[in-house]
Amino acid sequence: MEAEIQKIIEEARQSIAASDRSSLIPSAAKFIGRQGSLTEILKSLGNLSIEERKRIGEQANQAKIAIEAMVTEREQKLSAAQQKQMMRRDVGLPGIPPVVGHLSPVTIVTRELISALTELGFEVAEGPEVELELYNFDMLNIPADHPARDQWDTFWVKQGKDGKNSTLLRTHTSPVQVRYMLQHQPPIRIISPGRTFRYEAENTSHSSVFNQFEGLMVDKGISVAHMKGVIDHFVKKILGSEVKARLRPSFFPFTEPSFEVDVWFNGQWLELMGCGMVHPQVLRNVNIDPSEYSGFAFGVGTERLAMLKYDIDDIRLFLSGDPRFVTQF
Ligand code: FA5
Repeated sequence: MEAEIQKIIEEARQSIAASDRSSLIPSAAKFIGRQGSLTEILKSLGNLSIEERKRIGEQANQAKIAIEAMVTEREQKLSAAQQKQMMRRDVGLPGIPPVVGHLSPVTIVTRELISALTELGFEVAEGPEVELELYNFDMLNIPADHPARDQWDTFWVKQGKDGKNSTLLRTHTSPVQVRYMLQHQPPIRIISPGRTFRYEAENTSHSSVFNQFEGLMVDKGISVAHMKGVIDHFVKKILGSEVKARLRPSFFPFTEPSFEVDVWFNGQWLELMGCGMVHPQVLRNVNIDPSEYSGFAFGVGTERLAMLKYDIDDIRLFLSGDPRFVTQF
């Protein structure tokens, strides 16, 4: 029996040394598992004389401890080798491609507008979203008691002293016209994209936070014909030459005459922008002589343009954050 135990130890040593991680436990089980050869010897100890049982039992137990130690040692060796292998991986190899973002439809349309107008010589000028009441209203011919203030009701940020220096969330991008003209004399050709805010009852075509895209051209001899030509150029460039659009008389305190441009969409006219010839009083407010210069301006609803371009029927989707919407463009 002693020779038998020595043989088991030797076989176990060879078998365990040749095992990988998946075969290690089955290999050891052949000797020390429930029906393993060493376990069988331990089970048969009861048939031996007391003296032999003590001696063989001791040897068999020592053999079991030795085999268990062989398993632990092999396991450690294999796991260290595996870690070493992992460290050797080429970290320069391209991995799983990361999920990349995408542009919002408003950004796409804004960029297209910028491209369509910079090719006509317009430059981008920007203004703040928190605007002075003075620039958002007064300088644009909308004094405190003007009914147009109701139409452009907004979120007030700070009430200034004596009605001066009050700030609000701008209701349109038109105050950028004032800011720019106070700093520059004609010839002027600017465009100004940006976010605007209104205290508004929301529906499929009205949001209380939306984007506008302003345009302003002031020079000698500018007429409605120039305005029509510029608007026609960018509307067709973005919506295609087949687009059905109309120019309709309207009213804005800061333009005279004033118009609205509508585009045929889903069986009805959708208002796309306001426009007109810059009011002489607005020019005087910014120290430009209206007897020498004239100009036109327009303010496009950028979401509205994106709705037309991509056939989107509800403006509220833009701010919904719904990935099924925003990943389509
Ligand atoms: C204006 O805001 C004028 N500042 C436009 C202008 C500029 C006129 C220069 C003349 C000269 P209006 O309130 O109509 O006008 O808004 C202009 C465009 O913004 C609308 O035609 C529409 O396309 C878009 N718009 C207006 N209100 C909303 C709203 N609540 N949600 C989404 N788009 C809107």
